[in-house]
Amino acid sequence: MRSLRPIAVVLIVSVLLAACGGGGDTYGPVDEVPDDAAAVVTASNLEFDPTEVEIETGDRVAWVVDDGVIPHNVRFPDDDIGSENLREGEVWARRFTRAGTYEFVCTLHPRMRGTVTVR
Ligand SMILES: [Cu+2]
Repeated sequence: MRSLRPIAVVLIVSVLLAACGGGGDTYGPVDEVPDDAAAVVTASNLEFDPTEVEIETGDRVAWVVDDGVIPHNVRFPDDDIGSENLREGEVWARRFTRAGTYEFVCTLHPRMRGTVTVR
């Protein structure tokens, strides 16, 4: 049985790594800007504001649409996650569990771009 141990360890590590795919981050639509949001990005006048966000590992960022009848979304092309199209007043949030640089874009208006730097 002893010889099976390394295999078990490899399996466990694989499962843990798989669970961390996409950063192990939690994300999705929320009813309102979370109280614990470390930063809030507003989509307004066809722009994200701010476009550069700097946070600590484990922090949560919220995106809010405030642009009348114009919908927006927030997508992270590098990890292929993001929101559906959001309308006025809708909020989407992501908690970043790994340090790195995360570019985001509104696919409806590709000039709308920004970066979250997670320290
Ligand atoms: Cu947009």
